[in-house]
Amino acid sequence: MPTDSSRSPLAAALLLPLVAAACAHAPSPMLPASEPAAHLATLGWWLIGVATLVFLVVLFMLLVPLRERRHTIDRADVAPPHNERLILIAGALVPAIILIGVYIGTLQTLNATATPAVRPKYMIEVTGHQWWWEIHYVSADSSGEFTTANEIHIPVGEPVALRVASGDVAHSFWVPQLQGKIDAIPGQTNSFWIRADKVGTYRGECAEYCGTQHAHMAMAVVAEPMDKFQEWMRTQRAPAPEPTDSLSTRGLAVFKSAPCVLCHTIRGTDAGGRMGPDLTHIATRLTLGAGAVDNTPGTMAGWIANAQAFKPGSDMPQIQLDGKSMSALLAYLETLR
Ligand code: HEC
Ligand SMILES: [Cu+2]
Repeated sequence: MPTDSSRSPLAAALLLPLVAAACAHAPSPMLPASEPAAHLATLGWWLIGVATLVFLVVLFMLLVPLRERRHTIDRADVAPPHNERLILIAGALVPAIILIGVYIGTLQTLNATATPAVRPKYMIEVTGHQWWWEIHYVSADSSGEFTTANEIHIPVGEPVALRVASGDVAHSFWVPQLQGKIDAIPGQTNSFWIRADKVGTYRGECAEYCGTQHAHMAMAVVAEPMDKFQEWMRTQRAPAPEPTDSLSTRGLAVFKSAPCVLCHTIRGTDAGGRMGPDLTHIATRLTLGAGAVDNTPGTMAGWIANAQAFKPGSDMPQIQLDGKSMSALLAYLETLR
């Protein structure tokens, strides 16, 4: 039988992969890709370290008396041993020092992540909806503004200001590798900012339970070099391209005569619905249904025919179209680049 001293390294060895598995994959906050996220990760590791140390010390203090030969146990007249100084130090002083240290570390981290070092040049309004994100790029002149959904592009290395709000219930905006969380609260706008120091695509999540499809309320933050970012902005700002061939022209007609227009906007056409995501450049988006599926012609067809199969309970209804109308509609949506 293994002795106690050989068992504890074994337990530690068994636990370590579990801890590591929780942190090893994006979008873990323990894989920071920005300075504020690095501050938060450092604080996280400190908290885990301190908590582990406290746990081990307490465990040790529990085990020591168990291993002692308690020959005094049958002598009922002997009071349990107690040591007032030990109780004072281990029970009050040490916890107070640890908690004050954690408090100071947390305040420092909050301070370091609260505001960017330089004034952001770009501002994005992010509005949480059940269960997708409306993304609106603000600009000094209204011709520079545009709306998209579930995908944020930012220039790498630049802070970007966010104004986070909700269209219905409480949500929370969280891109773990870039920043902490900020709540999206009905009737209130919260100011926030993000930055990415490495080019890449970072997954964001709604971090406040908001109903049936809370788990499928993701977004992508694409950090790219300034020139690519500006090119993306130019594309997104432009109205939808006019259909050029007969199939996609028919597709636009299908879109306009189907219920789609009640809920979706395609800028440049008279479709101006606001209940669902702006579809002006839907073909450029990485996913459909706020990260529910990758955006491919196949998933697009499936989504329109039966969004409820991908995202049960979502506000995108099932729409009946005959095969010809569907292929025309798909051809048109494919041109929305
Ligand atoms: C009753 C309102 C409504 C109607 C009608 C409607 N949609 Fe939607 N649609 C939505 C909502 C809401 C979402 C977001 C669903 C989610 O992600 O939870 C959505 C999502 C989508 C998406 C994915 C967008 C993205 O960025 O993820 C596409 C594409 C789409 N709809 C196309 C259509 C087409 C084409 C039609 C007509 C055939 C249509 N919709 C009809 C409400 C509607
Ligand atoms: Cu949510």
